[in-house]
Amino acid sequence: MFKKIFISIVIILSLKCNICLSIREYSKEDIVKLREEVREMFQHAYDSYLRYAYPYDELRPLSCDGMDTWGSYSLTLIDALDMLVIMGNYTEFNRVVDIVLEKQNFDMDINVSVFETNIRIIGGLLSAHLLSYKSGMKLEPGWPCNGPLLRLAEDVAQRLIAAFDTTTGMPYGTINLKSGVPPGETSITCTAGVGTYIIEFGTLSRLTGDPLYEEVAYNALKALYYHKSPIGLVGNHIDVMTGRWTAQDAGIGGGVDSYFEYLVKGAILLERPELMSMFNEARQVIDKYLKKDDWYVWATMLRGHVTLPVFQSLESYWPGLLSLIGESDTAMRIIHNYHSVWKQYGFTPEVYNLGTGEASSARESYPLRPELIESIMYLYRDTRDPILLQMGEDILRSIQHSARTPCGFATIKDVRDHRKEDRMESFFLSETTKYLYLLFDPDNFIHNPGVHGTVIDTPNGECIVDMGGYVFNTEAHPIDPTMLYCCHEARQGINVSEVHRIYKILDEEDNIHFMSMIDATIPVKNTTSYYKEAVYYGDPMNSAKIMDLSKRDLSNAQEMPIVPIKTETSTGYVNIDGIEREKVKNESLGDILKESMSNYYNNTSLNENERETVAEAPEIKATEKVEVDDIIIPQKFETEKLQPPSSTKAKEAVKMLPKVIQDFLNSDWKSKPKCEPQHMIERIRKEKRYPEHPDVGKYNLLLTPAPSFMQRISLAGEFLNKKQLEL
Ligand code: DMJ
Repeated sequence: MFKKIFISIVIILSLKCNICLSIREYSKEDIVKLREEVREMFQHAYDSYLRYAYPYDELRPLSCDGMDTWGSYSLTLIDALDMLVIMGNYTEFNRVVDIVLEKQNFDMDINVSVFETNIRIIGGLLSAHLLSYKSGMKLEPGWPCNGPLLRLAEDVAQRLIAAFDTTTGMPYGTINLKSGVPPGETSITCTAGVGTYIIEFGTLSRLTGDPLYEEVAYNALKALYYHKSPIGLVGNHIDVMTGRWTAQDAGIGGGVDSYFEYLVKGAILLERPELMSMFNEARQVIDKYLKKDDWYVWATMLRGHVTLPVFQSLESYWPGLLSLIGESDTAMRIIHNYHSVWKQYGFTPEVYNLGTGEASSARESYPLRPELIESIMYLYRDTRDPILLQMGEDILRSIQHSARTPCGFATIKDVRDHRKEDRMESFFLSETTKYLYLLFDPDNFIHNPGVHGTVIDTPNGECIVDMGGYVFNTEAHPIDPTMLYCCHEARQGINVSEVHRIYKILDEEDNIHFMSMIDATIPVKNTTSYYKEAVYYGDPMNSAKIMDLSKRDLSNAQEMPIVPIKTETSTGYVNIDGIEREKVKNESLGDILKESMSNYYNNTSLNENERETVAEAPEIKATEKVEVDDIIIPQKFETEKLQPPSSTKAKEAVKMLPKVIQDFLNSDWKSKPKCEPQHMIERIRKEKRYPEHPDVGKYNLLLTPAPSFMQRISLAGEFLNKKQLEL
């Protein structure tokens, strides 16, 4: 009897507790308080970095000093720049931008990760460039299509571009900033390392008018799409010279994650519906083979057999991504699962075993990652469900309680006992604190749903910028799509009658979505127009004007002449290498043979039958996995097939090869051409190695000076297609 009563009390209490959880409300003051707490957190970490670590890449929060990690380029400072603007700290932003412009020189003889340098350095510089007008900084004529931060970002991109000079067009993972691909560099790159460039490179191309970057990044994405398995999954690592998958685990987490992210965000930012179609196709097979009860597991890319039933902390970006394509209901279910792991430990471990319900051994750390709070922020924007504020507060509390040190915030070495480790990755400042801050700052300019903007003069005429619809790169650097429009579409000439037609459709059909997104605090004056009012922030630049967008009348607009877009580069390239690419010292015949065979193999296009054979080849089974940071790499294979031949065997083998290959092997290796970006792009265009996706041009893309609408529309899960436009 007593036992029964006790159980009933427990049940009632736990039900009550659940109800409390779901109905907990946050007043405006509560939210402001939380935002200010995050501001202080950022400030503590940022000040500590400057005091103890700069100019090193990262702060060591236990030793109170600094160290170089991903390069030697003051990574944390560049990664943190745009957060200063987001928090309105313009004085500090201007001060440190001057320092970066004066001191930063990327002409360094260091080997760096192409992926990390792109997302953190190029992404950070581009975002700072695009936000710089908000700080009152003196702008160069021609901004945003010109400017010192943009030039610096382009300088770095030019140093990375040689990595894409491979037979498949997929990039090497490492590059020397001074001399290009390091001799002897492995040709194996992880999937995310291949498919995470279209946002930064697309932005560079659209701002500068040089198509090189976007085409190269797009080609790499097409390469991944082309090499997907017959059931449509992609693996974890691929050989960029042969196109063979060397790690065949398919999943949505480490080593793959931002490939999917960039398909969605690239489609939105650059208005390329074929990227969204590629994502939708991938999504279908992900749901079919990897999704188990609102968790995602790892499986073989060839047959979809489950290999690892785990949840990785890195996977937590997925619900946020789903919310961007209008699937917040599914996303909410998934985030509840992920949050339950956070509640279990106070953090999410790098890997969590779904079978045992425990952190996987040797993968139980939490390096201050942002993915969970990132998804929470996106979902809150879409649903306004207060439970998400509470989840955000849980994260804030854990970090403050267990990761804070007198000089920064430390990685949690083990989520089970909250021991600390002496590292604070730069993404803590660029992402984790930013998503927390934006969750608790509903009126931030980043959240503008297209109701106000600023008019600026550009070389291409007047443009409306800062209308929201910001697209974050995978390191949380926001890109203003309107600026891309100003430097790209506006250069082509705006088809005004088309814009007018789109406004009409939006007015008539989409008002409900739109209204639900407007924050109650934003005054809405004219309810019949999408352009409610223009708000002018400060006096950032002389050419900016207040514009009352509601007065925009396009009814009698004439078609403007379309000025053709520039397709050739105007900058003229200098060699990235500067010097002749060094011949690999002591290169064994086996290595030469292996490389030349790869080249031969890849320069010969496979017919369909051959592709089938490749795809049906016996699966390579990893017998031991060594997990390095975010990436899962099979270290040993059961098969001997991938072993290079001994040099004697190789010599004998050479004699048996067709003459064309023997000639190739005997050719003068010193004359191997260095990477000429212009040649590379011409080759990509000429070879047309990968077919275009059938959905290229399927939709009539929005020709509007407010591409933030694009994001709003995609939030509702739809692109405007031709049919709608023909209404
Ligand atoms: C960041 O550098 C980026 O978010 C990347 O896409 C994944 N890893 C870290 C954060 O966890």
